[in-house]
Amino acid sequence: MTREEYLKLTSLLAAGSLLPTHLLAQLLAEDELKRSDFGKDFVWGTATAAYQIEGGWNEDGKGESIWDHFTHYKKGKIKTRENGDVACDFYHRYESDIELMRKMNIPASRFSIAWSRVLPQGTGTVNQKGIDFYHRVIDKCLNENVAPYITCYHWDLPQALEDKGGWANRDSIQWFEEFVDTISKAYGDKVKNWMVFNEPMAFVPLGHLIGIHAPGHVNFGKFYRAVHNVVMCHGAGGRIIRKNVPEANIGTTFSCSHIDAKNDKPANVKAARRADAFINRLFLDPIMGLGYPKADLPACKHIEKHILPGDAEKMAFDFDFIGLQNYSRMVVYKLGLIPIIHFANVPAKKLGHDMTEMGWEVYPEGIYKLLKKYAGYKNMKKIIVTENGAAFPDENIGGEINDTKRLQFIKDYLRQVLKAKQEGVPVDGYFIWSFMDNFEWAEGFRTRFGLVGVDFETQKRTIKASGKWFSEFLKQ
Ligand code: GCO
Repeated sequence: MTREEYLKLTSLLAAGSLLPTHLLAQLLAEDELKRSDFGKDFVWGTATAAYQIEGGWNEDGKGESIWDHFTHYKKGKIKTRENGDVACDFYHRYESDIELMRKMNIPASRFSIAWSRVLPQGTGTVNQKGIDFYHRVIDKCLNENVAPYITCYHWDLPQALEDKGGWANRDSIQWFEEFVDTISKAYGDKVKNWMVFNEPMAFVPLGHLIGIHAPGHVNFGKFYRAVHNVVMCHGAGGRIIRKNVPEANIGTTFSCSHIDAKNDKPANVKAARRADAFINRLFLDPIMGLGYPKADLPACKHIEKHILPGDAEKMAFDFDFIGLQNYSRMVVYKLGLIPIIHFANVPAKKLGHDMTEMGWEVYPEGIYKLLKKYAGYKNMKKIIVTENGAAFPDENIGGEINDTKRLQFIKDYLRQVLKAKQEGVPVDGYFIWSFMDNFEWAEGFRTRFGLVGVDFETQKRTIKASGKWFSEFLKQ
């Protein structure tokens, strides 16, 4: 069967038409991925984040976060000038959304805690209504047999702390310790799976160097200080959860991209090593006990200036798993005028492969190469793919959202995850980004990643073809 025939068949299936049995059988045979191939202990789930889905931005005592502030007072930074004030209204619809997860056979849900909902000023007074909200979410998950996986920090710092210098202020270590202590004591008897951060290599540069994400700084000094403070917070948060939550499974998550040099010119090969150090290793190496990757990224000398006596041994932490988050690949070449990193990317459209709605190259082999790379760290215990997914323009065909490109993306990447696992990589889980369409940061609601479509006017949820496939896959 050709790929076109295959896609046509899946579109017929997704449109709800009954296929002749022999064709359905052939289709399912084509679809050789089986849940059992990954082993019975492999954890499957979907991922979301507080600011992207909850809404209720100032409800029940919640304090302002940097994303509330950024979208309200720097509207122009969001391409659609939208904000997450309501988003998917998960704050009020969490019960039906978690019931939908159960109906879709989703075994685990990764979600984050909005820091300013539980500590409105970031430290000090706890907002009991905020604490109670996440108790209700966790209890609903447990009642629906959906395992809760908590991300402590997914980019929504309380604005009150940003007003005191934010992540660039060394006090952020103590602030973060207080936050993690509060939530791990509150939920530790119900939740065993924890991640301290979501993608420091996204929120630190995007928010302090490039300025397209909250809090919107373009400031080298703040960036360097924030890098080191956030590195220190990984171990600080991990040690607190280890203390407060017996039998906790503690991880953290990193964005990463396989990096290729544009060609084999020595300057470009060296640029690719520099890019790998910046994009993939700046946070991973230190928390794995290797220190900053200064041999390949000379700019690390500006970060090392902020290491204080006693920091070195605290930078590393023995995480039970590392969350690998991959969407695409980067092809780079040396460009000296780019500060700090001195490399640039070949535009995805010049790479000759499909691209997603985010303008990212579809490159499934990249996740295989990254899994092998992560497995190469001698202290790496387990890897969980804590995010993978794709945004494509969803055509709403008579209420059926026939997202064949997203479905194909997920299958192609999953085949690479399986290949790595079969070669001995300790990859033990896969979470799709995202359960439902949500607020995609600087893109607003324009780009949709959900297995479940959201009509933001009516808040109606519609399971897409990809969600139907995942549900059947999980039922096996
Ligand atoms: C990230 C964040 C998510 C994004 C997703 C798509 O990895 O950037 O965890 O919040 O929405 O990755 O960009």
